[in-house]
Order: sequence, then C-alpha cells, then structure tokens
Amino acid sequence: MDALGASAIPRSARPMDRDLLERALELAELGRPGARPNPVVGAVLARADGSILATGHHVRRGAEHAERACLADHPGEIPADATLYVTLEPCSHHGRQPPCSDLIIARGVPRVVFASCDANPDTCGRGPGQLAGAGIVVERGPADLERRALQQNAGFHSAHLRGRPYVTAKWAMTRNGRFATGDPQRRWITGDASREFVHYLRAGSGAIACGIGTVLADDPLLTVRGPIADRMAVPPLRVVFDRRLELPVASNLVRTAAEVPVIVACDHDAPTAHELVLLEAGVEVFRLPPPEPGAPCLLAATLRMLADREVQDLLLESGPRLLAAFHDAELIDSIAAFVAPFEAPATEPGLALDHPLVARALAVPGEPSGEDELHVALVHPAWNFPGAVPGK
Ligand code: AOF
Ligand code: ZN
Repeated sequence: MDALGASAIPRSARPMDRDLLERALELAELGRPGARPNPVVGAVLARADGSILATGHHVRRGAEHAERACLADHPGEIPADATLYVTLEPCSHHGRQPPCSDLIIARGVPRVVFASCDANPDTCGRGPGQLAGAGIVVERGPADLERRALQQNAGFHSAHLRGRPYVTAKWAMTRNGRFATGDPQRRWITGDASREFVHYLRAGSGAIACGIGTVLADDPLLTVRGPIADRMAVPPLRVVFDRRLELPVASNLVRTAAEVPVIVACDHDAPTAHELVLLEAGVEVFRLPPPEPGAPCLLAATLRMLADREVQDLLLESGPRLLAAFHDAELIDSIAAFVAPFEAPATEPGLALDHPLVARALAVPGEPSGEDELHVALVHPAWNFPGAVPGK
C-alpha cells in the first residue's frame, strides 16, 4: 500500500501510543462476527497522560465506523492534548456511512494515530491526507502493530489486494495425524472447548468449505451455532468442492439450503442430471468454465467467484485430500490445527506427520484448547500481500 503514500507519514515514537493502539486493536475484535465484509476497526480517544476519554468499534456493516462511535462516546469538547487512535486509517469517502475524516476535522481532534492503511481503493490514503491538510497531526503506530492490524483484517486486505478470500485451513487430528478416531463409540476427535472455538472461527468467516468426501463421511451442517451466532449479521455461505456433483439431496447441507445458502463447485464436465435436482433443492451450482491455457483450477476459480460475492475469509474444514490439494495449489494462508491427546489406528484417513502442511502446523508451539492443543500458523501473513507493506 505504498501507493497510499503511507511511508511519508511518520511513525509515532511515544510509548503511550503503543498501549492505546493495542487497546484499539482489542476493541476492534469485538466486531469480528458482525462487521464482515467490512473490516473490524477499533478506536480510542485519550489524553496525553494516557487517560481514556472514549472508545468505539465498528459493530456491523452499515453501522457507524469506529471513529464515529468513539467520538459519539465523548460528546463534549475535545482537549488540546487528545489523540484519536484508530486501527485502520480514517476513511474519506461516502459509502454506507459519511466520511470519518470530515467528522474528525469538525470535532477539532488535534492528533490522529492509526495502525494500518486501508486497501479499499475508494478511500486509501485520502483520509490521512485530508486530515494533515486540515492541520491535524497524523502519525502511524509502531511497525509490529501495523502488522497486527493488517493481519486482523487479513480477509478484507486479501480481497482488495489479491482478489481472493484469505483461506484458513482448520482441521482436527489425533497425535499421529489421523482425521478420524477409528472408534465407533467416539465420534469427535477434539473436546468441547475446541469444538466451541470452531464456531467462533466460523462466525468470522464469509464462507465455510469442505469437500464431498467430508459430506459423505460426516454429513456436516457447517453452520454457526452457540452464543456467537446471535452476534453475527450474516451467516457464512457453505461451499462444497464436489468435482463430479455427487452431493446427496438427503444431506444435511441440502436439506437446510433454504435457510443458509449452499454452493457446490464442480468441474466443467460434471454430469448435468444431478444439477437440476440440486438446483430444485435450492443449491447453487458453480460449474468451472471449460479449460483454457492459463485458466485457474477449480479451487482458485471458486475463490475468485467467492471474492466477487464479498467473501473475504474462507474457513476450510475439509478432510486430508482437499486439504492437500489446497496446499499443493498454494492457496492456504493460515492454519488452525487442533491436535487431540491420543492416537488412532494408522489405517484411518489422515496426513503424514511430515506432510509439509502438518509439519508447518506442528512447528508452532500449541496452545491449550481444553484437553487438546491448538497450533496456529501463518503461511501467508497479510503484511506480505503485494502492496501491503509501506516499507519504513
Ligand atoms: C468500516 N468501519 O470503522 C471504518 C471503515 O460502506 P461504509 O461507509 O461503511 O464504508 C466502508 C469502508 O470504510 C471500508 O471498506 C473501509 O475502507 C472504510 N473504513 N469501515 O466498516 C470502520 N473505519
Ligand atoms: Zn470511516
């Protein structure tokens, strides 16, 4: 995003700014289930001694931006030593909301510190320029918080800068890399805490995907359930990679297609007979165009189609085959691998512990997740996207 001229904006050197921007980053997270496909954004208004006057965050798409929410939280005069901390540069465009830059100027905010630039071409770079032009001191936060802020909106930046959603591969495996327990009495690999956390991951995603193999083996619903569901504005789309169009009409996904949309992605020459049945059942079919030299594969083409529908984050909850295919196509951006504390028979499906994807996950120390361990690894961090790094 150097095109924004961000490297011309100085970085703040005050230690206090770090703490307050970190607070704003935490506030932004509160918008996770509601804001998409808008970014999550947090804001803090504080005095030079660090005392916080007001806070705000972007709750859901169409609602007021974090800056506006924060300034509404402090209706009185803004002191001369105040700074407005924002996790994303203030916007200057007329969208669903009026420009934050106009409000910041009108309210007499003397100083603004923001953590990351905005990849949205409608506004990028212009807000800070307008503020500086109005005599407001505009600074960027420390480089590590810029990276955190970019990663916090990885999907938003990915859609704008790469034209595809950010893909998080989530899987659960036993200690020996098996994706099934092999024990008919034991349905789940992971415990309650891990399975609950998956609903949080789902709620923050524009779509959840699996392969036909998972549908035939587990008949999943791929919906968001539990308390987090109430904070979600729009349920994630459900996507099935099903090259030959074998999705059963009696599956849980198809049965609930009227409530939460289901898209099936298939090859250009998948049998058409079943397509009509699926369409009648309310399922959408995305058929890959006939192959041409240089055309994207089914996985990449589906990601592009999803980005066109404003899906910015895809949670891939597939079995080992589709997971390996995504890995081979270099389409996995981050990993959330849950490892349960037991082994399953080696005959169960899974990935070898030295498969590069598994090795990548296990190279990161696990954090406790109930009785399991969660390994989170960034394969393509948002700050490495083309155009995302302002440099200095
Ligand atoms: C947000 N929340 O707190 C900030 C945003 O359609 P609009 O008017 O809501 O504009 C959305 C754009 O505004 C968004 O893509 C981003 O570029 C910018 N800033 N957006 O949703 C916020 N500060
Ligand atoms: Zn704004």
